[in-house]
Amino acid sequence: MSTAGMVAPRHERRAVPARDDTASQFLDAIVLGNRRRAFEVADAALAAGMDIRALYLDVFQPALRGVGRLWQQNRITVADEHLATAITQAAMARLYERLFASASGQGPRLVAACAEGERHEVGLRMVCDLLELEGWDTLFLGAAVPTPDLVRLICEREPQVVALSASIGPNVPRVEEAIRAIRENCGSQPPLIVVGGRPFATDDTLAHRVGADVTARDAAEAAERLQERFAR
Ligand code: B12
Repeated sequence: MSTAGMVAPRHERRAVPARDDTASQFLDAIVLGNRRRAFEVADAALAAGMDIRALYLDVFQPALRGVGRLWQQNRITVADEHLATAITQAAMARLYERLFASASGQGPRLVAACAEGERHEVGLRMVCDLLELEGWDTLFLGAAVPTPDLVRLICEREPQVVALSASIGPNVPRVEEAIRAIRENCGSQPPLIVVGGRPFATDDTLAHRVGADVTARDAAEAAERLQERFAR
C-alpha cells in the first residue's frame, strides 16, 4: 500500500526537541561555563528542526533569565553570570553565517542602541537579528551609547526606525532624553522610534509616556509590529 500523502507514523517523524528541555540543557551548560556543551545543545536543536527565532526566544532568552534568577538567589557569582552571557553571545554569533545567508539587507534600515548607562544588550541584539531575518538592514550599536553620538549617527545614516533599549528603571529617563534629542535634531522626517526592555514590558503606558511611537515585549513581537508598519 502506498503511504503517499499519509502522515508518517509517530516513531518515524522527526521530533523537534521540547523547547523547555533544550532551554534547561542550555542553561546547565552556560552556568557550568561549558561552551562546547552549550554549542552542542544549540546545534542539536537546529539539526532537529528548531529555527533561529525559536532558539533565541525559547532557549537563549529563558536560559539568560534563569541565570538572572540564580544570581539573584546568590547561587552563582557575577563571574559565573558574565561567563554564561559571553557563551550565549558566542552561540548567537555562530548563527550569523546562517542568519545573514538568508537575509537580503534590502529592507528598511534600523539603528539600535542601548540608552546611556544601559549595559544589557543581548535583548536588543535579538530584536536586530530577527529583523535581519526579515530582510532589514540593522545597525546594532550595543550597550550604553552616549546620546549626542547616537543622534549624530542617526542624522548621518537616516534610518527609517530607531530602536532604544533599557532593562533597568534608572535608565528609562535616558531613553526619554534620547528620543527628545533625536526628534529635535534629526531633520523634518525623524525616524519612527521603538522602545523596549523590562520596564516597558511591565508597564503598558511607559513607552507612550517617554514619547516613543511603538513598543513590543520581545523580539518576535517587535519584528511583527515593525514588519506590519513597513510591509511593502
Ligand atoms: C546578563 C545580565 C547582566 C549583564 C549584561 C551583559 C550584556 N552584555 O548584556 C551585566 C553584568 C552587565 C548586568 C548588569 C546589571 N544587572 Co543584569 N542581568 C542580566 C541577565 C542575567 C540577563 C539579561 C538578558 O540578556 N536577558 C535575555 C534577553 C533576551 O531578555 P531581555 O533583555 O528581557 O530582552 C527581551 C525583551 O526585553 C525585549 N527588548 C529588549 N530590548 C528591547 C528593545 C526594543 C526596541 C524592543 C522592541 C524590545 C526589546 O526583547 C528582548 C528579546 O526578546 C538579567 C536577567 C533577566 N531576567 O533578563 C539580569 C537583570 C536584568 N539584571 C539586573 C540588575 C539588577 C543588574 C545590575 C543593576 C546589577 C548591579 N548591581 O550592578 C547591573 C546594571 C547594569 C546597567 N547599568 O545596565 C536585574 C534587573 C532587576 C530590575 N528589577 O530591574 C536582572 C533582572 C537580574 C535579577 N533577576 O535581578 N546584567
